[in-house]
Amino acid sequence: MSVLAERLSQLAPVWRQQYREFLAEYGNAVVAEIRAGQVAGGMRGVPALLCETSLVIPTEGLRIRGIPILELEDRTPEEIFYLLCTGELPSAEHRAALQQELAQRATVPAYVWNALRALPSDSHPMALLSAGLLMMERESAFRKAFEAGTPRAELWKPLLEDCLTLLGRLPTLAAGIYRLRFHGAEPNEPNPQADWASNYAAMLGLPDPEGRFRDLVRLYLVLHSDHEGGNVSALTGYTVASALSDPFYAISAALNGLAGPLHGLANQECLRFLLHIQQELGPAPDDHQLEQFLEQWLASGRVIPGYGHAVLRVTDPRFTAFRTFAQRHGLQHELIALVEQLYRIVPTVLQRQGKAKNPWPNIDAISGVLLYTHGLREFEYYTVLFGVSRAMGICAQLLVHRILDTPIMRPKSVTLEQLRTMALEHSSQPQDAGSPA
Ligand code: HAX
Repeated sequence: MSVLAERLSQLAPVWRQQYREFLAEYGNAVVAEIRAGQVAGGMRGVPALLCETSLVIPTEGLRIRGIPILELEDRTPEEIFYLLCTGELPSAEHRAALQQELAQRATVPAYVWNALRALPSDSHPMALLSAGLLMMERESAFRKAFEAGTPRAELWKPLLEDCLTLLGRLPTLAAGIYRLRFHGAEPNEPNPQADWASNYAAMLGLPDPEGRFRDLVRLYLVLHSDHEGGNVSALTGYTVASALSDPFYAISAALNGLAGPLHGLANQECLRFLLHIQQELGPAPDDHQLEQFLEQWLASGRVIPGYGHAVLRVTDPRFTAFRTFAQRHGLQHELIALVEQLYRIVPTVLQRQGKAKNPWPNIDAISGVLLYTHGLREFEYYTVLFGVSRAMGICAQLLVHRILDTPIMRPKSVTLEQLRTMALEHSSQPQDAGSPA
């Protein structure tokens, strides 16, 4: 039995009991009011989902299982995955065991490579990643367990099994896609002794004489691992899995959402923006030139990539963690200098424009530059790295939902006409003293 299965077997009955007691006591309590604009506008701010793995506090940023992300920046992805799943950091022994379990599962079957090789060479790396995962669905332990009539309360065990297989293989698949797609080279074999991040970095095959790229990949995988349950990819994964579709289906679907330019693809857009600035203004523009450029950019109706956030209202601590990495390693590059210069200037420009609720940088304002300056220059690939990391958080979220045995997702949709009627009915009712006017 895996170390995670062992610990979760102890935790599952406790969590289920708490969940049942909560529903019995508070199941009918009113917890929020919903505005018509929220119904019609992406459910922004509606507390409508359970997510135990992480929380984004607008004035602080990400906490994983209650721990601020900046306190976790030196951890390994294995430790983060254990934490996400159980709420506890693993002992050194359990971390090593989980590392070994993932490494033992790291080989991607030949049929996946054959199929990926057959796809057109201009296929987006995210499409290849999602397709590669989906192909492996035939191996799902979850689906087989369901078909064999496994009781619902036990289904989290084959789900965990699938998550370990999927996560074990993901770095190999992702690195192989990089090599096939951008270098016309064969995928590298995983090293069964190496940890998840080192294996991934090594299989990408970039020169890394000092091991700094490996450290960057480790940090990247830690920082991107989870960001609550309501973002497009996590919500998609949860919705698909709530139909008891197995994790291969759910994570593949989640990755398709991550591939959107307003979500995971933003890091690629951000680097494109920096290179565009250099092309327009030269490698080292002065502050005045840059400010004018940004004003014109905004005036033409475009957004400044890497700035703003739907939930955060401060500098993203994950941006800070990457910035500290660059400073600690004394990284000197004109693109890193440009990131620093933008950090000085963009918030003032956005505040002056007065539209963005959050003028501060998010993680994407710096992540791509660090990859670029370490030799990973194919920025169409960046969201793949994001996806490898985020699969940990989404897998952990699916696991918790399966342990609690939460029901299938089925919110009620309404037509615009119905919404108008509801709005009129509600506004004609007397407001109680606590309701806003
Ligand atoms: N540059 C210019 N205008 C911006 C802006 C930015 N960086 N951020 C927000 N705004 C604008 C919005 O476009 C919106 O304008 P309209 O009223 O004309 O539509 C207005 O300010 C209010 O937006 P908001 O409420 O502050 O922000 P949203 O919750 O609607 O959107 C986004 C959040 C992240 C999508 C937005 O800030 C944005 O487009 N940023 C740039 C792209 C980016 O960095 N995305 C990555 C986000 C991190 C992530 O999820 N990664 O996966």
